[in-house]
Amino acid sequence: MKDTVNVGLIGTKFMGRAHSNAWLNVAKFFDGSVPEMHTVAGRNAADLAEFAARWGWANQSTDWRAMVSDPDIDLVDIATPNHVHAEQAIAALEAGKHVVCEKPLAGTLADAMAMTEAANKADGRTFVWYNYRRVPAVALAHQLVQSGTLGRIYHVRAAYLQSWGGPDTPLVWRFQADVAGSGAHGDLQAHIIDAVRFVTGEEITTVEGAIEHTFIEERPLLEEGGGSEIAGAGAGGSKMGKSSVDDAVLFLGRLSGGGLASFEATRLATGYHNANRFEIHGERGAIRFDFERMNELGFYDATNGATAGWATIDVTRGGDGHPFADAWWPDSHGLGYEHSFVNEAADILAALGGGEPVVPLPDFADALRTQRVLDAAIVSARERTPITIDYDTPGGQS
Ligand code: SOE
Repeated sequence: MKDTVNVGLIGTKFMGRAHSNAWLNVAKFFDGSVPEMHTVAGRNAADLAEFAARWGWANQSTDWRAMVSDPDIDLVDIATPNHVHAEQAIAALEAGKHVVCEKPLAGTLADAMAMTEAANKADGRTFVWYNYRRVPAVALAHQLVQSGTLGRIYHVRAAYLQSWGGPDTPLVWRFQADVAGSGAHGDLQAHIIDAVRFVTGEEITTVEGAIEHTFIEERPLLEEGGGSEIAGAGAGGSKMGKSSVDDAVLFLGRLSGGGLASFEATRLATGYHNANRFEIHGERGAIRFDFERMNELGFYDATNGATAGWATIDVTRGGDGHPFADAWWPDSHGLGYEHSFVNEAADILAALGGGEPVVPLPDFADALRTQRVLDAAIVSARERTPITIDYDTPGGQS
């Protein structure tokens, strides 16, 4: 009889759907502990009933606090806006639960530090949905770099380019600083900072040059109850509200291995819709990845001399040891965005079952390091000064 893990989910929007799909499908493709979709918590009882029925949640609750205290719940999955991550995660940890939280860890460094402090005192394990680590091409990049294939890292160039943030996009929570913490920065930059740390195994030690910018200062207010968290649905009202977050942040920094890094996150990169991309240049080779071609990894082997050239690896071959590929389909059948969440659910269940994940899972302490970089970039941009991050001192910057 397989072990089971009773999951309680908080949140029923975009990430609530992505996580529900992961818990619903993971045991069909991966062996190991089986998640029981025990309870989904949300604010609106009618919406909850429809969501629970659609996704197979056995119970529903409009009281997330009661759910996280339910003795039957083993793992609390937080898929809510950034400003409530801390209270929900801390309550779940204090109730003795394991917790997996959406990214970024929190909207603010203070919240992220409080969550990590609670995790350090708790018995429960913690995880964060930095799902792009489990796109097979990114996981392979991690394995290649960690095995020394590129040698010393000279340059990292990372960008996360979306374009849904135009003037017609309403003032959803992602444009409200008191809810989101920041705009494209915490939403998108968090992913590429995590990816660079994950693939290189290095830390960003300084931020030296940063720009924070809001192109669109006023946005249409959502009609009552209308609109989704991202798309422009529900817009059209004549009333306008002030955006209080960045539409784009760019910054430069140094890596702990001595290399240089550049980061760019924007919701106004016309022409790109979800181009989460990085390039890494080392002494013996280079890699490049773009999520808009997510099953491919570019690789340049500088040791090949006359035959050196960019190869495009189709990262779908289980027989060649490509990460996660053997759980899915035959060679070159390809995966999608949702599979990165199923892969992460599988690794979380493996870890909870005492096994090893396919690639390292970020816990709260790891995600706090990404949050430290997010915060340093904003401080550097606003104070127009370079920042050195002191990871040994909580919140340490100089
Ligand atoms: C919106 O920018 C968003 O949904 C992010 O919040 C997700 O983390 C990313 O995977 C897709 O875009």
